[in-house]
Amino acid sequence: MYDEFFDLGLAQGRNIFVLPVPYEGTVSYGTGTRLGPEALFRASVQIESYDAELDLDLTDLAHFTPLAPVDPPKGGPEALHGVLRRRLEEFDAGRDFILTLGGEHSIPLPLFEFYKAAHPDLVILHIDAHADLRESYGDTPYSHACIMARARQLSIPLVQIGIRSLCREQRDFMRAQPKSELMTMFAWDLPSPCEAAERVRAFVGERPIYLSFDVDGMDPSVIPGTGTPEPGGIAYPWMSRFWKELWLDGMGPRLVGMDMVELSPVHGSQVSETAAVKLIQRILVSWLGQG
Ligand SMILES: [Mn+2]
Repeated sequence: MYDEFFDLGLAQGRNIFVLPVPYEGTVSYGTGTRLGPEALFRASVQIESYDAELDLDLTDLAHFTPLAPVDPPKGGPEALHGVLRRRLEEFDAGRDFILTLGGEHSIPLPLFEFYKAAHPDLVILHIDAHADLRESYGDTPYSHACIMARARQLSIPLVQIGIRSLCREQRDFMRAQPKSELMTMFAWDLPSPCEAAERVRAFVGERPIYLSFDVDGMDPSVIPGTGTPEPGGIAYPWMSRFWKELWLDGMGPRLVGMDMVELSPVHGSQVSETAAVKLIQRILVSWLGQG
């Protein structure tokens, strides 16, 4: 099941390690994100690796090394984080690109730490419907609803896109952050993809980015398969265009690693995982191919 991600036949281009993390320990509403990684693997071999608009083929630019899936421990996210930290010891954050497939959004904290250690000036680009800036949720500060509060605790600056669901406590937290540390593009106020890309480049500058992509940032009409859907999300053409604009003509920041989380496949439909994996393809093609 976890053997093939896109086409492994061509061993050329940038190596991407693919790490499946079928974990859903703190999900608060719909379940099924533990099935997300498998669905993304399945979808990846079905779609065309050629991006017709950019005239670039992902399999010319990258090859994928699937890693053994993380066997999720029983218990809360701290236990999972311990397992992940040990797995990451065999990788070099200065060199290795890891594509982590969730699972829920509590997963990537060890990835944040891993890349931050090698890149002290790391910035996180965060796509999500939810701000995920709660101090604690469901009796744990490591819940999916707190993941970006933990990133801020690591002193990692954040750019958030698509946010449209948060509590007043999080809004107050946002307002208290220095403008150089947090930039949020709310879903109701999204500029054009071109302007959004310019703003992200202006914020990030020369610093490297880690991308944390919660699929519920997209509109639920695009990706209905997610545990906590929120209407009014990002449209597919907007998101697709944004990645192209971000790295147009070799501009844009270096991407050091990424995750895609919160995919919860809908039984009998492949719409959600297809859209999610096409976005992974678009991101990687735009980043690797436009230089
Ligand atoms: Mn979310």
